[in-house]
Amino acid sequence: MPVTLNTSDADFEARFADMLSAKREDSADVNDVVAGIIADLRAGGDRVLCELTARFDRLELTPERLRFSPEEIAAEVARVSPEDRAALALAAERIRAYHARQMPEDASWTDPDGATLGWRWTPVSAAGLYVPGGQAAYPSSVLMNAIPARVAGVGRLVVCVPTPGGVVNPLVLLAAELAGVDEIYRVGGAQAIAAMAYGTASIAPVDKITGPGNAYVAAAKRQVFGRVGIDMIAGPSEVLVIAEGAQDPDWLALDLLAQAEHDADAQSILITTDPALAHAVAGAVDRILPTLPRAEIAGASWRDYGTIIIARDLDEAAALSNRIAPEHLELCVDDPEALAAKCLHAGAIFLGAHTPEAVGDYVSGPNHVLPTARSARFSSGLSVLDFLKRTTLARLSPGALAAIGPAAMRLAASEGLQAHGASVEARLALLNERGAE
Ligand code: HSO
Ligand code: ZN
Repeated sequence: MPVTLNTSDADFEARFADMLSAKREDSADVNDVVAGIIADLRAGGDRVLCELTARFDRLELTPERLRFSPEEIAAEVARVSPEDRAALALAAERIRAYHARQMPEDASWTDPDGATLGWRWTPVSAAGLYVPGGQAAYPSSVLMNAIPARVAGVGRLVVCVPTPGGVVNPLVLLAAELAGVDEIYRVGGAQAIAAMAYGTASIAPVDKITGPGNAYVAAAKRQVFGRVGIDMIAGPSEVLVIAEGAQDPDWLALDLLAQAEHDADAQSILITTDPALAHAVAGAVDRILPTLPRAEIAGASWRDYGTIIIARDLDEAAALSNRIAPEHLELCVDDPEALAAKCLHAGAIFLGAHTPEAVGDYVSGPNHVLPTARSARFSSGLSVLDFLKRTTLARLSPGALAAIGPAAMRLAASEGLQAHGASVEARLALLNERGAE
């Protein structure tokens, strides 16, 4: 049974606070092991990559076989059904169209002092995308990571995916192809992250690494950060559904279960103003849950972290949502726009009863790599901006230097930085001489 809370109960605050602070993931401390793998990889390059792939993935490789050949990719991709291909192509197109609109503009203007100022966006030169093996190898996540990089104009796009026993998901390769990935390597784990960060004879280093992974991959990403950029470190997925009166309890139950089936550590929360609806949804979850192939995972998530909250009104629901700062927020209410305006901290908002979160996982267009564990308070989902850098630009006319240079000299003197001040003064001196001529 999930926890049911009522905001009118005297102990609500305490229990809500407990829920907010509950840690859903016991991140194993694998830092030492990962540091060892990274050091070995840096010393031994491809040889170490092949040794670790033999040990962890039971796959004997030579350096020449680390990379999928075009023929191998074509053979795997040919196994995808036309229906699956069409669905993935539709997803890719919609994700591309959405992200194309995120491209920011360069800017340039001349201010009243005569300084021409601005900024310019340029893509990172090379990006690496990690794709986990096994159950979590989601082709949709390949699209969500690779397409924004391509839209940003990243020059070289690399994928690393473990292939235990040599087996790869053909849809992962097709997604990489549709997204325009340049190189795919059959390596995984911390060693793949290290290879992309430091490079080996076969894998040229990249500048930014994104993509989900297990505790070893997450630790490796943290350890190579600084050498390369990384995206966020994602925690277990979560959804908050806010619903009022006339909603179909089965729809809401399925939305809660869609999140729960990801991971036993996932969290599904329902906030409703209607106790009868709360009761009906709880019943629908209990009825539907045993019919799911992933009933064990979804059941554990719902039992341990599932929560139903009865709120007085939608304003109160919005206030609670802002404290939860959910990764996914579904608004199944009559006026979802009005409610969305009050929900200020959420990774992605799904408005109205006909926008189940699952469409956002695949085909609506926005990214499904989103801030978890309340980090939507201060961060955003993956976007084109994650693959761009902003360079600032300034060009001063002689008049502009004359106007604002003296203040720089003054500040340089106050910081005790003589050469700073002198570099301005030398120019101003020349300008004064010329002015006097
Ligand atoms: N809901 C997950 C993404 C996903 N769902 C991939 C299905 N496949 C995290 O946003
Ligand atoms: Zn999902």
